[in-house]
Amino acid sequence: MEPGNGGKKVTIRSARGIVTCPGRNFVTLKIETDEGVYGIGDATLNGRELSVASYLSDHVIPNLIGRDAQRIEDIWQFLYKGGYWSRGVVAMTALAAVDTALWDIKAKLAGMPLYQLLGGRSRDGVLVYGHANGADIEQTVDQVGAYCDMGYRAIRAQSGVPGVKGAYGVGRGDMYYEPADAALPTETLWDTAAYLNHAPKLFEKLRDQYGPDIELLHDVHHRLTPMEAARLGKSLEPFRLFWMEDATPADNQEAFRLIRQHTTTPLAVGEIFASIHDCRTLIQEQLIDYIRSTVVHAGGITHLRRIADLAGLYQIRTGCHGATDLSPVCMGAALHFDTWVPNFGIQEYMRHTPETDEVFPHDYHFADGYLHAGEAPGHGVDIDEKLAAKYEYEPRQLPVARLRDGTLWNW
Ligand code: EZ4
Ligand code: CO
Repeated sequence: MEPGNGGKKVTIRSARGIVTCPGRNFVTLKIETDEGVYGIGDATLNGRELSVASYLSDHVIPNLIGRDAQRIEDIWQFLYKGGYWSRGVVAMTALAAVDTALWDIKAKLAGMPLYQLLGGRSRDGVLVYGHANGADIEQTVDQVGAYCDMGYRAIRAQSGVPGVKGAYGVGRGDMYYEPADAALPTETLWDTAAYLNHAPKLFEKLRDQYGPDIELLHDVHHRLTPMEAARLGKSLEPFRLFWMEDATPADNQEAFRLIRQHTTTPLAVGEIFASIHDCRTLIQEQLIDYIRSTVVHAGGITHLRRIADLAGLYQIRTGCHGATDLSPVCMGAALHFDTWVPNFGIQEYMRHTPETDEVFPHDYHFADGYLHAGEAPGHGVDIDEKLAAKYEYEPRQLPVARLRDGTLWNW
């Protein structure tokens, strides 16, 4: 159809969730209109995929049929306020999928890549960071070198800790590290003292080997208390990290006051946040430097934009979550967001497997350390439903962590 339709209603004719497992599980919402234009949104919640699929098919999709697909804001408000029990991550992931699919449709109707609708290009490319993992420091140092060779300018480094089996972020020797590995959670060990002794050694070695320019990031994955996190931040200061991520759980946002008082290492948090209320104090008190929320778990483009605008008031920049459990659909939408958002910081980019890329044809591409959103109308990512149908859902959950005495810890 021709771009622009004079405000004529574009009716949602059908919608369905598509569950597929091309190497790992993904849930995708497809919304079709009576104009023949369709949109897709990522609805994947790692380890809890079917709850979002059911939330969509049982409770959301019946509310969409017959509505005007162009009324993104009204549909968002309807599902959020109308849902009443709306702020949980399952509800917000479902809402994000609807929102992403509707932005895809609107951009296709307009004949524009999504970033143009959001306000146009703010930068030439989206700086990304890759994941270098190793069983020990030597392996991680080698992996960082491999990412430098691929052209990355920013690299997250994680290393196994001596005597700590299954410490977070240890790879399995390939590019496609995925923690959700079993139908029931794998039990891993955690030892804070051993980790706190080990982590600064990794970054000392990395700076020795690769010099001051490469951007280095590190994910603590919620393992420390606020005071332990303060100590780690301080001990990493000589190695100028781009950020220290998820240093302590942010269930209590005020906990970050203590970390902030003690260290100049930049702080990032928010990959598990579902709404602006999860980060309001963190942002308004300038307790963090980067907000990690992304499209799929924080209510879609519509809500993420509100979070980013609030963050921008406090010079806090975005650093969208981009692990492999976020599908290429989320990545495509996030890249359009990143291309526009004025207070952009960095985008996480773990490569998907070739099987996943085949199920989700997309037009974004990597060059010289940057990802580039494509120019196709919409967010530029599609789903090959025939191929998707070949990969049946496989139950998989994320690991858990226990201290040496058996106490259950944060994973
Ligand atoms: O553990 O996406 O920064 N990235 C991460 C990820 C998360 C997974 C959880 O589903 O912390 O590896
Ligand atoms: Co993380």
